[in-house]
Amino acid sequence: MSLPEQVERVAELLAGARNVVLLSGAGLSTSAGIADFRGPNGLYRRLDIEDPELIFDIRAFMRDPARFYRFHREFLKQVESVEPTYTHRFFAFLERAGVCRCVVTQNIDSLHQRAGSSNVLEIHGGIWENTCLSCGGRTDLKWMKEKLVFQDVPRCDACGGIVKPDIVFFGEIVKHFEACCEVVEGADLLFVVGSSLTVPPAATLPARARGDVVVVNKGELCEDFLRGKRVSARVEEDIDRFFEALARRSFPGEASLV
Ligand code: CNA
Repeated sequence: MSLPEQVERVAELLAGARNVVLLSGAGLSTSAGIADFRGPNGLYRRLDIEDPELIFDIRAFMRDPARFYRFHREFLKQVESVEPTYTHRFFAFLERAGVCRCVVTQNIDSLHQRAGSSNVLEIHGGIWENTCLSCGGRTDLKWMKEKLVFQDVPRCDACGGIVKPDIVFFGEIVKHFEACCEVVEGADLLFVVGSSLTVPPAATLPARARGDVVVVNKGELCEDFLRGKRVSARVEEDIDRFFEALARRSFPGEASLV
């Protein structure tokens, strides 16, 4: 199918939808300048970065937290320096229009919230808060940034324990899973955007959808969790290019304001 045909197909689904949900992955933020894991310029293909599997592995973190913090210090600077993409803004617009009920994101870059989405479930947690692994003391993002200026590994002010941001690492339990299942099951249209669908249990969510499922992703996509699932449209296009075209088709007066 050509791009205009795909846009037409998805526009028809969107026109009939009252309860849209987005499941987003790292591919949605690549055009903002934040590398994904498995895309062509993803962290897994870069040689200048220490093994990304280990950076976000909880056992590796416990052995050597400095490895994670070398990455995290740069990640926080990068997140501050980039802007939400057209597609982040499009889904915030759909929320304001009363069409998008919820964004379930695997991302930890906070770009959905900065674009204006308020109903966001961060299934892999976020950078907003931190927990001391010894005493459970809680701190915020500002505290983390200040500590990272002087410390290789931020230590708890109260007990000196190692502090970890509330990002879900490989080997940890995801957040809000029941709520994520509920919104996905209740959606009449689920967009799955910029995810290779390789990381369960987030990757198992599309199979729970009872309504239409539209997958927008270019590049690596694991079909295992979609097996036996009817996908209403599968768009292998650049994400912003597709959603700009969809916005022009579905909301001609608003597309440039998104
Ligand atoms: P992933 O496995 O890296 O997959 C991303 C997918 O998006 C790949 O198939 C890419 O080919 C595709 N893609 C990238 N850019 C585009 C584009 N412009 N147009 C179309 N397709 C594109 O990422 P997932 O989210 O599936 O993996 C889950 C991990 C990655 C989660 O735990 C995230 O926390 C983690 N992650 C998040 C960020 C972030 O917050 N921005 C960055 C890197 C990794």
